[in-house]
Amino acid sequence: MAYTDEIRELVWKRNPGEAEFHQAVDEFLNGIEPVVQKHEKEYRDGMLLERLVEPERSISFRIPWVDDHGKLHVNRGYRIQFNSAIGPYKGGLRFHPSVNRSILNFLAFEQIFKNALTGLSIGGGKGGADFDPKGKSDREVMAFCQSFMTELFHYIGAREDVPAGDIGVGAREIGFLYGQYKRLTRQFEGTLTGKGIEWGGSLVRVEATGFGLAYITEELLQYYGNTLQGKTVAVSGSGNVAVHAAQKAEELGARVVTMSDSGGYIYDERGIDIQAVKEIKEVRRGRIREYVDAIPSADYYDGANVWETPCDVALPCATQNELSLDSARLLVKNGVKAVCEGANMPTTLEATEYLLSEKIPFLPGKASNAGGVAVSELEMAQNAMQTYRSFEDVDSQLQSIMKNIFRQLREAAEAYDMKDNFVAGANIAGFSKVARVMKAQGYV
Ligand code: NDP
Ligand code: 2IT
Repeated sequence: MAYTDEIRELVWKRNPGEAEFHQAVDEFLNGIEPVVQKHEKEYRDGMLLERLVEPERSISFRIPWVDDHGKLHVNRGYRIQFNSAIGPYKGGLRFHPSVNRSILNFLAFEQIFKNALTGLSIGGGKGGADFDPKGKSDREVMAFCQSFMTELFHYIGAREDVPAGDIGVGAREIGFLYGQYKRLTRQFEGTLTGKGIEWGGSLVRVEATGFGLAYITEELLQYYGNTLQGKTVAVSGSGNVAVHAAQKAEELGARVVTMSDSGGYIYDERGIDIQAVKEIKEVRRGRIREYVDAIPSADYYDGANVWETPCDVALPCATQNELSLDSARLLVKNGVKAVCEGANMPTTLEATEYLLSEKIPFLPGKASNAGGVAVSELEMAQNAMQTYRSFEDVDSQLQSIMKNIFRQLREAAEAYDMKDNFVAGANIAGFSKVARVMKAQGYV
């Protein structure tokens, strides 16, 4: 049996029913197959893949908290510390009712290779809870965050494991989490990133994932002799990643015509008014349908599929598996010229394979959304040195990091005779680095 098939069997057996984790491992193993063939003996002798697919440490804990009516709730929290070969565990926290071990294993696993691609010293981790912040008061969110951190603080630290935001965890939650961390440890240190600018945060971190996605999309289009200028772009989601991807795409001359949330999508032919979306989502914590109250010429499609919108460039920025094979077919039929993932694994495996077979330029999230974690690492570095860098300085480093990621993808794909397959390129480049380091550090 091929070594990669043995690993599939092992992962399936050891993590039964973890569909998202299986999917992430499956795509990864497909991508690295030629590297494994080349180094099979070395990897087998060191049981490299067996070690790679098993988290170094995985913690789950109880989170009791009291709501505004005095009722007690109990949620489950997690932190998956997947791989620390190249640096302290680094990755976001997700608060969403769907959170479970499978979703966090997939996110933490992909984070290993994403973080390797940034060229910075960060390992892979992820965490979160099955808590739904939607509709909760600030006090309830604070109570939850404090209870969550009362367990989590035992396992994290500025040189050990540095969480940040993800779905449902933004500036408000990071503030509450950090306050409790500081109270418990009596340390003011960079153990969380995405902090406020006045208390150790880095400029550009809020924008970084979305901006980075727009920068690398521009890089991809330029490689094919094109640019974002004048392109029609469809964005899904309306959270942190979506808003800033749309903002930078518009700054680069594109017309962004859609944004969405789990309720439906808006279509604005004149180009989405980003300020209006920020007001609804960030200030009022409202729903995307409220956009048509501010911009009556726009349309809202309740419960509809955003990918039915004709576009040149699709930027899925909401959640995993939001872009199905049927949606990919629609995009191709409508003449899409590139698909670049802002979310983690938003495109199903079948849809990804279909887009690649149609020769649609495609960037996988583990490369194209790496700008967020990259600027998180720049925040860690500033905290370690007690310094602050300017917006322009961090933004220009973010641009060079994204350029460098694209170059690694291109070169890795070419080196293994898979020119322009950036999914394989991302897996090969990220994996090759982690594999070299794991070998150097011995059997741990
Ligand atoms: P936010 O919580 O800010 O926004 C999430 C957006 O996605 C919302 O519009 C939300 O709509 C939508 N969404 C979430 N879950 C679902 C669902 N099950 N079905 C439909 N829509 C959904 O999160 P982020 O913008 O931070 O994260 C978006 C994606 O980007 C995630 O995949 C995340 O892992 C990834 N990512 C985030 C980074 C970051 O720095 N924040 C870095 C790299 C990747 P609704 O409000 O209706 O739920
Ligand atoms: O998926 C991701 O890369 C993130 N949610 C950001 C992680 C981080 O540590 O900034």
